[in-house]
Amino acid sequence: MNKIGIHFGYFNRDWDTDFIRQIDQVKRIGFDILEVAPAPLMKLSKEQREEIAGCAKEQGIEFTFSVGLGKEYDLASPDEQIRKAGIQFTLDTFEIMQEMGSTMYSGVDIGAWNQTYSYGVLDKSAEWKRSVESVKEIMKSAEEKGITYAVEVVNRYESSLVNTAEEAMDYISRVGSPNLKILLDTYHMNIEEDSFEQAIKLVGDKLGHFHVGEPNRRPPSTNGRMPWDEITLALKAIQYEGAIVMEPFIKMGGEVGRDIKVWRDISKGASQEEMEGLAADAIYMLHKKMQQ
Ligand SMILES: [Mn+2]
Repeated sequence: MNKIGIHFGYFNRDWDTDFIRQIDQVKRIGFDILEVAPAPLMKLSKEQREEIAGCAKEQGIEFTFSVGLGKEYDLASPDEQIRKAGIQFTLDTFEIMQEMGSTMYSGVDIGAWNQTYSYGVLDKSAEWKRSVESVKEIMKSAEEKGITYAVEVVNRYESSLVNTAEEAMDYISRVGSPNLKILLDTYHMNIEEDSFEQAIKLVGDKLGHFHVGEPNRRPPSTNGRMPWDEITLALKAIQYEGAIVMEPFIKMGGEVGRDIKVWRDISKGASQEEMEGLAADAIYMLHKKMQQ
């Protein structure tokens, strides 16, 4: 059965959080995975990270990592120093992942998040070339450490590099590493793909990680607007055994609301308890559809 996870930002106003409390919370709701970002963990000491990892192990919670590279770490930047800083940031993240027993690195990780160099330009081959070279260098370390590096296919407003499954297949073939996989996300697919089914089937065994959410980033729901039957049938058709991680963001305010661009209370005033209930319902729905 696919493991189900949730991005830690769902429950938080800001990116810094009490990870130990969060592990207890997601365990109680019924998750297998807590998806975390490297930046808040980098601020902690090695001892603190080890304590978090120990607590997760005790509870049977796994970590997957998701990043949105800052502009200062843009692996596709024309500035060599910035590319080098991005490579170093990624390698530092791998170290933290090892401390925490995680092997899944994903997100907007081949260039800066919310950077669109090619906007208005017809040729993005130069950005691709720089990004591919940076990722090739990183993959040596990923392979040594047994880390899977999943490239997230995101919508046009968040990156200009890879917006469709087809582009992602081309991109990973240019890097050519067995540890380089693809992350598809229903929220982005809803904007850019012609077909959920065809995109998932095109990626096939290169699918390393999968994000789910409704078009407005509410938790997956039978009352939502995503074709969950089509999506889960396609995942089963390709025999996807990886994680399914939801990334709902429904509260305004704080760093999370600002960075994710939540400009209204999408939760309709949901309490923390009701937020947990929505997440639990989403787990139930995904389990049920994946087992049908
Ligand atoms: Mn995503």
